[in-house]
Amino acid sequence: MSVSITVATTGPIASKRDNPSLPTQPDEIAEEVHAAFLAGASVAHVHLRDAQDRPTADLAIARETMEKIAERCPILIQLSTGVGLDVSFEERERLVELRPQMATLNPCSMSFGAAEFRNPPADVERMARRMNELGVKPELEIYDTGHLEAALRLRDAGVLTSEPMQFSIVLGVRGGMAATPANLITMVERLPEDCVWQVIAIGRANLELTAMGIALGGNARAGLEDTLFLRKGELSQGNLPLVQRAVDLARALDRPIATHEETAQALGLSV
Ligand code: KMH
Ligand code: ZN
Repeated sequence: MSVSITVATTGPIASKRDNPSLPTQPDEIAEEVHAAFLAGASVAHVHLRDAQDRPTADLAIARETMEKIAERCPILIQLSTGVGLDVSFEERERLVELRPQMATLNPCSMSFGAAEFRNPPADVERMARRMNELGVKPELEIYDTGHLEAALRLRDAGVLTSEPMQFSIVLGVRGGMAATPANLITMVERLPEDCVWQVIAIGRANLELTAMGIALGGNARAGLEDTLFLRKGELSQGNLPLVQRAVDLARALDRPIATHEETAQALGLSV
């Protein structure tokens, strides 16, 4: 079965001081996404930054970024509604009004490093219902076993109706599960039948756990949102080397790379 690769170019935390090649402005993000698409990525996970490079849910910036990506390539766009830890839920949820093909849905609140990632149950439910109305497919970001249970409760209550369900197992955020093989296996064993899933491995274990996710039959995510480094002490020069590494891992494990049409079909989306 083929592997769908998501490029996560920017994220909410890092700055150009951490890695000067981090794309933050719409043109920079669109260029990096295009290069990733040519290398095999079929989904772009998109965070937005303002002119000062701060995380933002500004609709004009989101629209411009989506347009610039679409001008360059037909990659599937997944807007982050996580946005950034200092941005209100009300601002974050407005992004789905732009009707990207997909958007993230973080089902639970949690500690996130030294800060807090606020996803109150009533707000999450409201955003999930609105995503259904607009036909925006949720990508459920699961940082702990209880987050999976919360997502399944929303499905059982008829709030999450999009099939197949799409999960990201996030490992390595301080406040969520540690990035260990045992935690990944526990989560994979608990996933519902017939879902689509990938690993998001934050930080040092990015390579090992991305490889493990592919070996276990999952999809893969790559990019500077998840790690700024190719290996200890070596900053990645942009997103492309990380995407290329995920492509190489999949090929080494005899799993072909999904085109954007194949990824859309697997997710029940039209292209
Ligand atoms: N960097 C992720 C672990 C989202 O995009 O919805 C958190 C995040 C969530 O950025
Ligand atoms: Zn994100």
